[in-house]
Amino acid sequence: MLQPDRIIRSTCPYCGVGCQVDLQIKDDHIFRVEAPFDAAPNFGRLCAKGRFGMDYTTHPSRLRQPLIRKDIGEKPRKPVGIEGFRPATWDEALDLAAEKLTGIIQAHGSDAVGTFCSAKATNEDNYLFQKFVRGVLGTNNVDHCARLCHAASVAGLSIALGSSAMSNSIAEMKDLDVFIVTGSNTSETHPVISTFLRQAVVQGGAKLIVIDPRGIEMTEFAHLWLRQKPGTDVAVFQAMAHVIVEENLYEKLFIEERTEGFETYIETLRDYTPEWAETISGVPADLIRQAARTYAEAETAAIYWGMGISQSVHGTDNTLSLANLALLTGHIGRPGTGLNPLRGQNNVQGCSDSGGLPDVYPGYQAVDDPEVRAKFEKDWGVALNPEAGLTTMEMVDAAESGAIRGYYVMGENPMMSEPDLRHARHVVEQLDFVLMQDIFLNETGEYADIILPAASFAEKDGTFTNSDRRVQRIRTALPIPGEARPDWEIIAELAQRVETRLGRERSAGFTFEHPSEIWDEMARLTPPFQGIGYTRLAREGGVHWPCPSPDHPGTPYLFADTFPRGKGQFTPLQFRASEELPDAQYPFILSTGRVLYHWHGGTMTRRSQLDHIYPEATVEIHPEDARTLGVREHARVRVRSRRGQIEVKALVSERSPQGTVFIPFHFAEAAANELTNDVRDPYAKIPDYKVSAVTIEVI
Ligand SMILES: Nc1nc2c(c(=O)[nH]1)N[C@H]1C(S)=C(S)[C@@H](COP(=O)(O)OP(=O)(O)OC[C@H]3O[C@@H](n4cnc5c(=O)[nH]c(N)nc54)[C@H](O)[C@@H]3O)O[C@H]1N2
Ligand SMILES: Nc1nc2c(c(=O)[nH]1)N[C@H]1C(S)=C(S)[C@@H](COP(=O)(O)OP(=O)(O)OC[C@H]3O[C@@H](n4cnc5c(=O)[nH]c(N)nc54)[C@H](O)[C@@H]3O)O[C@H]1N2
Ligand code: SF4
Ligand SMILES: [Mo]
Repeated sequence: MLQPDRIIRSTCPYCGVGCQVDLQIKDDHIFRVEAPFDAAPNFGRLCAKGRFGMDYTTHPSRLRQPLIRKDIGEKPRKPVGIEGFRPATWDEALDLAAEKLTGIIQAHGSDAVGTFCSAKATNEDNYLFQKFVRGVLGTNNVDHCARLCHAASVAGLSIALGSSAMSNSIAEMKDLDVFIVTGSNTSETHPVISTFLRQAVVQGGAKLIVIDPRGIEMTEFAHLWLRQKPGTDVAVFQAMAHVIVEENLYEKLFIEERTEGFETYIETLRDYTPEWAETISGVPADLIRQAARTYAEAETAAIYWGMGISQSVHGTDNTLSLANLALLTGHIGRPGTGLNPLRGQNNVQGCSDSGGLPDVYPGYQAVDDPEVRAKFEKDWGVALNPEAGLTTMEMVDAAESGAIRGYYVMGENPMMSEPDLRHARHVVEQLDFVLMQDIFLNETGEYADIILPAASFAEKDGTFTNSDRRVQRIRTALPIPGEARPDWEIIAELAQRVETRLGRERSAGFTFEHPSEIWDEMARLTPPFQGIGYTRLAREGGVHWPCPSPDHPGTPYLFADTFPRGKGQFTPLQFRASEELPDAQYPFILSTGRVLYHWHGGTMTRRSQLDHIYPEATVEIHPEDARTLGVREHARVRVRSRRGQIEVKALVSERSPQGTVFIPFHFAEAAANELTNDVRDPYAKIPDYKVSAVTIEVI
């Protein structure tokens, strides 16, 4: 067997499970990945991406030098490949980037810059990014992919509880009696969590209730499967609440002590009978009753959910309907019980925690709170903008109207991940300046003026925070390709150059020798992190925040005594239909999402051996629909919406319900987001990626 030159403990760079990995390195390549059996959260388990998907790090197309667009300044900008750029020195690229950013600020004001930080990068990278944006550029226009992801979960949980993180740790799953999993294709998107869940069911005897329109793998071992029509969740969950109240299954003591708004809320439930919900959702009333009883009567139960709940024009209502159920039954605040939005990206929890959001500094401290602001102003030595910035989709609107003139994008690919790409591209074409920082030239990079080459997770030190709030280390395992540099170093260099150009007398502070110093600065300013540092992480492997002091053990489950807002809040809800429903012209519902082997825009996984396993774009069609359309298995079909069209291979399968087709959004040559609609949830501003209308024809 090939022997490694070295073995480095790190954290998987893909999903929010945050599996611990031992990278085995030979000749500066990751040639084998193993998982330590004694380390949380995965205890020796890995999925296909963790095992086989790390080879992107040494792909020949990694960016090795800063690049400057040859036709810089020409408008409208057009997408160009690598041949449209020329290599530059770091000094030239950084100076030009600083000059362009300063130019925009001086001509149009700080809020004319829009920035996107990265749930792929470390906490330290993101802390420094938002410090640069707020403290130097002078705007709070900083956001990241969480806006396209769990924004509605965050909005709903903030209303109900005052906090938005997952309530439980993965380790608590084994002790649960009942799981509700809804809108989460867990076995493909959080595969290692799904193995613990499956074990709790098949070995531990727990009951699993899956509430999902699609026949995902989880339904195979579910006790109950409620197959609702897409976009009808509020009807189903309100009807479950109706049953729990009608049958007196609610937890009176808990409601009295820990919640408010109960009386008003139950008044509004009267008409939401299971029979009514059946007419809306197609789920048999009897199944709704069974699900309500199973959940309410459990000793310990928890709700886990994903994008099927969040990515909806009613995403906030969907989340609130889940929170109402947990508050009714008291299934929250004890070990195992709670409300768990499964976080997607490896460090999406951490990117938000580190202040990568337009309205809060690190640790969710509000930018419009004068006391908080004063604390950061004092520490950073600069005056800070008191107004919350724009969210991702609002920045797109502002770019369209001309209020935003330039983008700085670190480790995101909006030209694949935003809805209605034709529109998104049109907006980017009009910008005065686009600065990209990535490990590859992705579809957004093709629009950039300057591209700064970043180190990948395998070439730098830092921390990621996984879905259950566990802060864990990544460690340098490979040499950095060419002249690429870690994100935090690039940001620090750029920040100092912008400060000089803006004529700042003193620096907000961007001189760090090592990411641990950045962590220490963030922790000093962020009470829930104060007990966590690199020395402790080396000893313990990972620590769950909140962890306010070095002798604090960390917090695996939340809300034991109280909710951040005090009492849990019941919210009356009304069912409303989706925005773009099928009609004669566009007769199918399009649902988009993921497959096991690929990651989002495919930038990483399509440069990995994983691409050999799932090499092309597909559309999943129900056999009845395929018959009516004359579509055979593996036929090529054209899928069209009001906004665009793509050509894909048909997979005929009963996984998708009749009338709904499913397309993964990983393939640039057939990007699902050409078809999607940018209608949004009014509170969370998240687009509806799960319901739009399309038509299909055989090619
Ligand atoms: N392999 C892989 N894993 C990933 C990712 C990846 O790109 N690839 N991305 C990561 C990220 S960032 C995220 S956010 C997570 C997402 O993880 P998931 O949320 O599990 O991913 P999706 O594929 O979007 O699946 C959403 C589920 O919602 C269901 N659904 C569709 N419409 C509705 C509806 O109206 N109501 C309900 N209740 N359900 C509905 C779908 O049938 C599907 O089962 O995955 C993470 N993990
Ligand atoms: N149709 C449809 N669209 C969707 C969704 C959907 O379900 N359906 N889901 C939405 C969701 S939940 C999400 S989270 C978004 C994700 O959307 P994005 O975040 O835009 O997608 P990614 O492809 O993950 O982009 C990550 C980028 O980071 C780069 N990268 C990796 N490591 C590093 C690093 O260390 N440093 C730097 N600087 N860059 C790095 C990668 O090369 C890649 O270009 O997509 C959203 N879009
Ligand atoms: S479950 Fe997630 S974190 Fe674990 S190996 Fe798979 S992609 Fe990586
Ligand atoms: Mo996500």
